[in-house]
Amino acid sequence: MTQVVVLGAGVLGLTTAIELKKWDPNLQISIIGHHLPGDIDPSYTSPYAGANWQSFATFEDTRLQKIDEKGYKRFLQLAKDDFRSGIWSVDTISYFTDYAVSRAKGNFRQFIPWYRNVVEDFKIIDSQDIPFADISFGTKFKGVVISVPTYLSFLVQQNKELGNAIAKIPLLKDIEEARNFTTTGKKADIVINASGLGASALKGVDDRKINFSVRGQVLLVKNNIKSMVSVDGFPGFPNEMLYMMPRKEGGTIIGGCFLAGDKNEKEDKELTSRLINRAIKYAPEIVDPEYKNNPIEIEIKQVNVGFRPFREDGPRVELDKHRKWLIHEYGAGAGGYQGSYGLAQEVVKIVKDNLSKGNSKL
Ligand SMILES: Cc1cc2nc3c(=O)[nH]c(=O)nc-3n(C[C@H](O)[C@H](O)[C@H](O)COP(=O)(O)OP(=O)(O)OC[C@H]3O[C@@H](n4cnc5c(N)ncnc54)[C@H](O)[C@@H]3O)c2cc1C
Ligand SMILES: *[C@@H]1O[C@H](CO)[C@@H](O)[C@H](O)[C@H]1NC(C)=O
Ligand SMILES: *[C@@H]1O[C@H](CO)[C@@H](O)[C@H](O)[C@H]1NC(C)=O
Ligand SMILES: *[C@@H]1O[C@H](CO)[C@@H](O)[C@H](O)[C@H]1NC(C)=O
Ligand SMILES: CC(=O)N[C@H]1CO[C@H](CO)[C@@H](O)[C@@H]1O
Repeated sequence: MTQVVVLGAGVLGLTTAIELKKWDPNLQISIIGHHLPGDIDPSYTSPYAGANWQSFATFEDTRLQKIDEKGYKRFLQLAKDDFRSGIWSVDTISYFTDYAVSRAKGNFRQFIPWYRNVVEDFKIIDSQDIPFADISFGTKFKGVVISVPTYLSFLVQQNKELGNAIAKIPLLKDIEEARNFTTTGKKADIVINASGLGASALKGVDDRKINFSVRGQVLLVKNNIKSMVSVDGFPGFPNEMLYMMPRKEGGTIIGGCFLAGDKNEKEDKELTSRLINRAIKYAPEIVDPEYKNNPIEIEIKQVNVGFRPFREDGPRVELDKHRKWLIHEYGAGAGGYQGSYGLAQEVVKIVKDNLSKGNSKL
């Protein structure tokens, strides 16, 4: 039987193990990670995400568009069909301030995303329906919010139901070591390198593209809001935007910032207070006791500082040039959840194509 080891128990590794096993139930799969769902560590990005679907693909990047489109359909379906997933469907509203519009020289078209014809119920909001004086453009569509802790446990659960093994392991120094972590003790035929930020520290890396981490800071608050809202364009804060995501079980995620190369693991308290002021301004129901019994002030339950595993040119999914048994899957950046399903399908395709090139054993 073909032995597969997936290095990494983040959203990419967990999703890929599920998709591989569904594709071929004869694969013997073990997922290994220095951190597993439930653990919290700055080097393990997945638990820190918001998370929602709002593709970052550009108009030119048709590869990422296809990847993200698969995720949209998958997550909408999970929201409808599987309450265990921690996903629900909520309107996603994007606002652009006068400042953002002036920076774009009045060209609203650049705020209309590539996915307008892919998502359900996309519309440009009529300007008389925008309730904020400093917002001059807005869009809306049917989106999804993923409650990350619930979703990660759901992925673990699905892996167990399918018969995939999951193990916590010491930090590996060399990707070769991963081959030893099969359930049978035989060397793995296939290793998937889904190690997120960990990738850059691993020996055997053969990637000239620049990888870098982008710091994010999100608040989990007790208060509730009606829909997802994001606001772009705060003068003086080019690396910040506001995004708010109401979670299915109650509470709201408030973010955020995009600080490339910033390694600070501590909370930036001034950013926290800017986020709170912006949240109250653009979702006033957040402190209205008439709305879902909200507290009259924002009650912070948790401040999370996380690091998005970026890679120049976007996510890498490919067969290693020198080691036939190795497939890379990393560099998901700010879109690891929305891209997870499509990226996992790319891995399945690589295994399939490799098989059709004449490996009888697989
Ligand atoms: C604040 C914030 C908000 C975000 N919001 C969103 C959002 O709304 N939507 C969205 O789609 N994405 C969002 N993201 C991005 C998303 O979280 C990441 O893209 C995703 O989590 C990356 O997952 P991963 O599986 O590649 O890596 P990780 O989750 O980091 O997993 C890496 C795994 O590899 C293991 N590992 C690494 N190196 C080694 C080693 N040497 N030995 C052993 N084990 C190792 C780790 O222990 C871990 O198990 C957000 C991120 C942040 C920080
Ligand atoms: C894998 O296990 C074998 C046998 O136990 C050992 O000889 C070898 O050094 C291990 N390889 C790595 C890379 O850890
Ligand atoms: C595995 O992926 C990481 C990124 O997650 C990368 O830095 C590393 O170079 C890869 N390992 C190998 C052996 O290529
Ligand atoms: C690809 O096929 C070769 C044999 O042709 C096999 O040894 C290898 O394990 C396969 N690799 C992957 C990643 O499927
Ligand atoms: C795989 C890869 O390119 N890794 C690099 C990521 O970036 C760090 C430093 O920025 C390099 O040390 C790694 O070699």
